Amino acid sequence: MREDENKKNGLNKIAKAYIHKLALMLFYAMLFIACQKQEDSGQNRESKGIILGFSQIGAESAWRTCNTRSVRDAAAAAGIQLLFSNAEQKQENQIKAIRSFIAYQVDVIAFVPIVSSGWENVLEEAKEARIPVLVCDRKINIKNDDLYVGYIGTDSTEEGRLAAKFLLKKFEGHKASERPIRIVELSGTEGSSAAIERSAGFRECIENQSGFEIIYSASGDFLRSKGYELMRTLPFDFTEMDALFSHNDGMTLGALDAMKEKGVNPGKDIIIVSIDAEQAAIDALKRGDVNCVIECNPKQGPDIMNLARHLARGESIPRIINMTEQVFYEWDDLSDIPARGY
Ligand code: GYE
Repeated sequence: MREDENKKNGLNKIAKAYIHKLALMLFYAMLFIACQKQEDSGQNRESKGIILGFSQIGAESAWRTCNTRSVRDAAAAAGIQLLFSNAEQKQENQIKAIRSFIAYQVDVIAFVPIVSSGWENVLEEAKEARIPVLVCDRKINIKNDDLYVGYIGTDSTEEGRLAAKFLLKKFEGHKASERPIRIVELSGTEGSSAAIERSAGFRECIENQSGFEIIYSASGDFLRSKGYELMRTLPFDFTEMDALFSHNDGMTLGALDAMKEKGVNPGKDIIIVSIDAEQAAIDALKRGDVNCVIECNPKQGPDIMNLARHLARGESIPRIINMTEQVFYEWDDLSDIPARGY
């Protein structure tokens, strides 16, 4: 009897200890969630009332669509009121939008300059209105650097260098004595920093290399349709070229369509290097239609909102922030590349 009693009391003690421990864990979990909510609302509270005017170029590529989605989603998550304008590929629409943001007296202006020149006047007006301006994705070329507070985007010059270095490696051992490796370049929007810098970075690495020659270069405006058209109407036969350097995947996909129509085997007959790393280009890389894809990261929304929060509080921000990016080579293990989301 006594033995059973003791056993029962012992079990009761263990049960009580467990229940006590469980209650304590539950309490701390509730406390953490409450703090987390507090912190979130704290973050949102910090952002509450911030109005960000954002002028976007348009929707010319899958990259751009993802860039827009990233900005919109990040503003909503941060509780920042977003005045969003789509310029439909026209600089004058961007200038009008920035003027409307000034009139509305937003806290911060952010914009993706479709081309790098022609911004001085409207940025002077923003400065007079004491509204900080953040340049996103593409760069501007102005004398008076204090007309904007910072830049967040990608290093297009480095992307061009990486494309050239891939071709140098791919054609390693090619005898300069033989005819040169003949390269066609599909460049992006004329006057855009992305196109200017990708071309410059590419030439910096390849022009002084004997055995390589850029035989044709034309702007496809970052559009798939123009990439197709340019490759379909080349002033020479596909057999006259060895490699394609395309400034974005949209134009590359158009070029692939044109090549396949002519019975060309892309990735074999013509070596192809492309920039952006949208899903369709990664799929083409996996199929062997493309040989190298250089990532240009469009998911800049969260960083833009963090910077807007600092600027709205009158705090300084770094002058240049480059997104982290990688390169996908045909010789890599491509099996576990996560879905690109664009
Ligand atoms: O490569 C292209 C988009 O500005 C870096 O613009 C961006 C470029 C990108 O249309 O797909």
